[in-house]
Amino acid sequence: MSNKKVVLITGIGGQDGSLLAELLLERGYDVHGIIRRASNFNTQRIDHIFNKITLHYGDLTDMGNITSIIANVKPDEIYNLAAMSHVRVSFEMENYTFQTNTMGILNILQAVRTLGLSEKTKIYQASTSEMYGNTTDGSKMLTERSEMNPVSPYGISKLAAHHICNYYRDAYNMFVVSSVLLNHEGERRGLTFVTQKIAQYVGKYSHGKIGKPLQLGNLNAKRDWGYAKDYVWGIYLMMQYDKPDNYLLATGEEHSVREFVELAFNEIGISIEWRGSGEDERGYNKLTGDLLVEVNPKYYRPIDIEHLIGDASKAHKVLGWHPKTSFKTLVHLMVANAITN
Ligand code: NAP
Ligand code: F7E
Repeated sequence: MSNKKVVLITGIGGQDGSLLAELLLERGYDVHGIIRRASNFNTQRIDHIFNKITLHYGDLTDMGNITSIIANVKPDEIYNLAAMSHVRVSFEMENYTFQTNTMGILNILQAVRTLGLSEKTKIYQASTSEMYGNTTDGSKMLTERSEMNPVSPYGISKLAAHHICNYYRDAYNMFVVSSVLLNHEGERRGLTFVTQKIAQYVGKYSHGKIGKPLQLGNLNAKRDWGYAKDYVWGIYLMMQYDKPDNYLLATGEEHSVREFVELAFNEIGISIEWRGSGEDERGYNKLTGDLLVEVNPKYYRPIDIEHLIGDASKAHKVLGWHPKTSFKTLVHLMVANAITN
């Protein structure tokens, strides 16, 4: 019998899941993952490791399916990275968001417990800074203990999941880690998140593919943007620590969407000049006067969070985790990737 550790990753086809699969393969794990059946291929992010991992068709909302996968795989570690992860879309798909993000982790926890795997299987849950809501004006850093008042279906569904994880750890003495992740991005970020949307636009623009100006929503929103690879390393460290606990991962810096746009265009030698305000704000090429960015209210949310910035002191101290990638490098990596791919 192999003495490799066995891991099951939900959301293995997503940004973080694909990065974690690579990391765990490098560390000698037998890697299993859950993907959804789709009418077309949805494994682009894991095609390069396809022959080294075992994939199972599944959906977090299907309790029978999740239970039977866990019963067959009997994992030493489960990383629950699957989610309906788009905040704006969660306002349009409320029930589905709760089914996946809240009931999904409950299905996993119940399955592990009823299958008698509570002592064997460690469980990781990806929680989020969206759980805080508008509790800070940016002058205060968020920590694991900050007040949480989520303002989106996504944030509320994740906060309920976070409480469920705390309850399973306390009531059943299970190894359950639920960590608050601030925004983390990278080359594999989904195309509809703002950083990738900007990077892809700049990449196309650099090749002369000049269509209509980049359409964005709230330019003032500030986020604590880190690099996904750094965060996946932090997630791994939490699961190797001798006792389960919750940790927040963040860079400790916040930047606005507007700043991201400026830095991204700087990567191709363009300086942006902003004119107007609110819905009428526009970004122009400072040198040529060409219109490059427009505000489109279609991308506004019923409620947005204006500031998110976190203090990862606990993760620094206990896990020795530090983000290695600066904001400027993150923008550089994403734009460079968009230009070449
Ligand atoms: P992502 O790229 O959107 O990946 C999510 C994955 O979940 C996709 O592979 C998706 O499959 C899968 N999925 C969605 N619904 C599912 C369901 N009902 N059953 C099974 N699989 C399902 O997300 P990510 O950025 O890697 O984030 C990973 C986790 O961290 C998520 O839980 C997210 O909420 C959380 N998080 C992310 C951030 C961030 O900034 N990235 C910050 C805080 C927390 P398809 O490909 O088929 O859609
Ligand atoms: O928006 C503003 C938008 O969709 C960031 C997920 O990974 O991180 C992510 O959620 C900000 C918001 O990420 C556009 O209003 C402006 O203020 O890139 P985003 P998010 O909502 O912060 C958290 C931590 C997660 O947990 C989530 O899973 O940018 N914004 N204009 C825009 N956002 C989008 N998507 N598109 C725009 O055109």
